Amino acid sequence: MSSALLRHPRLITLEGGEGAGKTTAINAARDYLRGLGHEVVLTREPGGTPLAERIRGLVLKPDEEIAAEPLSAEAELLLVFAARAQHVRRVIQPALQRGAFVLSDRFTDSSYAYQGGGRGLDAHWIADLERRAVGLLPGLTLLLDVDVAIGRARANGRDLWPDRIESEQDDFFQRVRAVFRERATQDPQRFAVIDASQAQPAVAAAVAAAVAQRLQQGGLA
Ligand code: Z5A
Repeated sequence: MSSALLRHPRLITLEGGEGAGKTTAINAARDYLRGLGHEVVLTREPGGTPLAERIRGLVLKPDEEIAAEPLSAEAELLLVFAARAQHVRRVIQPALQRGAFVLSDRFTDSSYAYQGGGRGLDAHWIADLERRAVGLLPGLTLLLDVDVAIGRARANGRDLWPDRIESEQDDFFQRVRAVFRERATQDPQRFAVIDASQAQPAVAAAVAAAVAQRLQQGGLA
């Protein structure tokens, strides 16, 4: 793949911290687009293909055999990009080529936020991987922005065992949030920031409205 970044109007990504409510949001965007008669492919990162889902397991829920071996930040970054390279080629590009909308629960912005902001890795390295291994920019990124404490309280309320990244401290998630917000400020054409502290129906309505507005502007054609 060349090292250029191509913005694809039908690739829509959802981003945000833990407990931001991406599930509600992705369903709202899916229902809105399907209601207009579009084919919509729902997918997620890390993951989206059998191999990429296996990588997700290594990064988030390592089994007993490897859990004792600390995963370096660099290896974590390369693993999420290995999963993404596979996901783009096996799922995202074929769907876009046949004219479908692709809704991805997380994409490259998460690497800037978690591995860049959270782990402190160099954003230039991430940008280089993005150009060489991904080559695609979303036409619309819905950033579900919520106070870290609120998001974490929601996530903890689910009664699930926290994964490797969820076990990080609040300052890690504050850095993650800061990078997401900074990226949204730098690229207002691509990002729509949704106030995710609202109740779920209000978040769903704001998501559908953001997608509708982008469609009306011709930004997703
Ligand atoms: N990661 C990475 O490090 N680098 C990368 O490049 C990529 C990912 C792509 C997995 O992502 C992890 O991978 C993630 C970043 C890392 N780690 N963390 N943290 P994930 O998206 O699968 O995991 P997550 O962010 O932890 O998901 P989450 O906590 O499930 O967040 P969510 O999907 O936004 O939340 P939700 O499931 O929709 O809602 C969570 C709970 O809150 C649930 O009980 C809801 O009923 C409740 N909720 C949701 N919205 C509301 C509102 N508005 N009011 C009240 N309650 C609500």
